[in-house]
Amino acid sequence: MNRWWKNAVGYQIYPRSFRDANHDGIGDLQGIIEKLPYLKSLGVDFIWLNPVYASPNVDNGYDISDYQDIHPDFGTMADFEELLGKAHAAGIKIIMDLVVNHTSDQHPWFLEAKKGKSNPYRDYYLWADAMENKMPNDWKSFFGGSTWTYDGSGQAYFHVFAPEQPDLNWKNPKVREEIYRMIRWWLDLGIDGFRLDAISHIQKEPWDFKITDNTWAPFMNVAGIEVYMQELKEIFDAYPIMTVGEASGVSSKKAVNWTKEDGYLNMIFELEHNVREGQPGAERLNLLGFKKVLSRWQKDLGSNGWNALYVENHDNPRIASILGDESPKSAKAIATMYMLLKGTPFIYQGQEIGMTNFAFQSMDQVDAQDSHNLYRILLESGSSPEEALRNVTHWTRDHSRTPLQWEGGLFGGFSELLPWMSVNGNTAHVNIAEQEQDAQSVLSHYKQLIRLRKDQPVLSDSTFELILKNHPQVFAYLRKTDTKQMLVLTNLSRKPCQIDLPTRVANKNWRMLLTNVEQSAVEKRMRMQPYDAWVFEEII
Ligand code: TEU
Ligand code: CA
Repeated sequence: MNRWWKNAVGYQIYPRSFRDANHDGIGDLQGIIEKLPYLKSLGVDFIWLNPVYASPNVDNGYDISDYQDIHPDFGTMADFEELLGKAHAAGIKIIMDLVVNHTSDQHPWFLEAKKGKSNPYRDYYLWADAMENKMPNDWKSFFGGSTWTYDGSGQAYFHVFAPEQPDLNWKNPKVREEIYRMIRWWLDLGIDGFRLDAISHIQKEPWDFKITDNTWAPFMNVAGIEVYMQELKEIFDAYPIMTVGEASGVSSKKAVNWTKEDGYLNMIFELEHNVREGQPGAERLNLLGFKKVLSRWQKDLGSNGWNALYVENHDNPRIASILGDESPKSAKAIATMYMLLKGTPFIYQGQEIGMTNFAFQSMDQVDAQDSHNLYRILLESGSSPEEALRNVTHWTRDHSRTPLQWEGGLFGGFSELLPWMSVNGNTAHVNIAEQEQDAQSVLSHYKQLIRLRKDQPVLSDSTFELILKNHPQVFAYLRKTDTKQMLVLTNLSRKPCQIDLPTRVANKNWRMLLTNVEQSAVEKRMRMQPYDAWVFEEII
């Protein structure tokens, strides 16, 4: 099997905010086509497109009403085929989002299902007897509120996200057949793979399951899911594609089964290093915890599984504002730290220029459903509007959804019309056009890292070894084969520090390959300034 993705670097496009070619304020497929030369110059091998399917947009495309059509905001099926053809001609592959845990409540299947208990589509979704104010159980949805919505029929339907996103009933073989037919349709069209949205939630515990510590345990990688994953795998295996699952709740130990040579998928996104503040597990957000989680995944997947590497996506704030101090130097240090780990790196649009969080002033500027729900819940529980706004916008997904900053001018070169989401004011000095001209820019640093991954096979097939494990500021590791090794040292804090390298590391002869500061040599004891990042290779 051709495992091309092992040496590939991916780029995630949030189409709504990437580039607006027809100037209606919303990014579109022609915008992506227009910018293929940019993606080529960056050096990425594939793009993952967030959903571009027909959708009422309650959850920006993650509520699909027709799996085999393109949302008119983004263009047409002909535009999609043009994009696919042109991307392939440029040597760039295309991965689509596959959202099959749920559909939109406007999907024809659900419109039928709602008609009554005896409708043939009823069983495409999950229903249980309920009353207006008595739900089948007290499970909570990811977006706030109950997982159940009563619909007047003496029953409620189940949804792990918004009420407008009813969960499909995977136990029903007819549902699976329909989904598999749709998957083959896209693969036969020539796309290069899928990112499987929320895939670890497709199996649910029985409705009387009692929740103890983890609110989401009833639909996180529940036993029985293996059957569906195996069926999916058998479809995927017939194509030379790559698959990456968004698989929260799959532990690093279990992830081997998911991502080994003969696993369900080629790789999965783990969500552990990315836990939102205020949610269980968020204590991992300090650097020591972050290191611990990432290196456990490196170790547990070892040489049997495979990691998908990322520090940003469309569901989280900008990493330069979370782990960095918003300086270009910190953006480069973070890039250096994660791009050289073992796995396939993904870059989220704008990350490559060090885009930062948006300074939200009011809830009107916020689009995301889950943020509005949280705001309402906070107000109901007694927070003042100011407090609630601060709390919500501290971690809203919308930080990553502001338009990509192409230029310094009006609307950041994203569009000529007022965009659907405000452009960050710092586009005046954080933008692609300027960074393309500057050899020291964050963008140039990303290009170097991508090139490094191509030039150094040691970065794909070698082991990972964390060093300076208990250092609270420094993320440092070795990548090793029998004949070659590389040393990555990054200070991911706002303070200078000292490091004492193990003698077996300090004793070797090292040559610097890449840095965000000036050259320096490896010594046993070294000073690191805030966000210094150094990559060395051993000279043998
Ligand atoms: O996100 C899913 C998601 O974040 C949950 O599956 C996650 O497991 C949970 O929050 C645990 O912390 C995906 C998309 O990325 C997101 O944009 C969509 O809103 C969501 O699915 C629904 O389709
Ligand atoms: Ca447009």
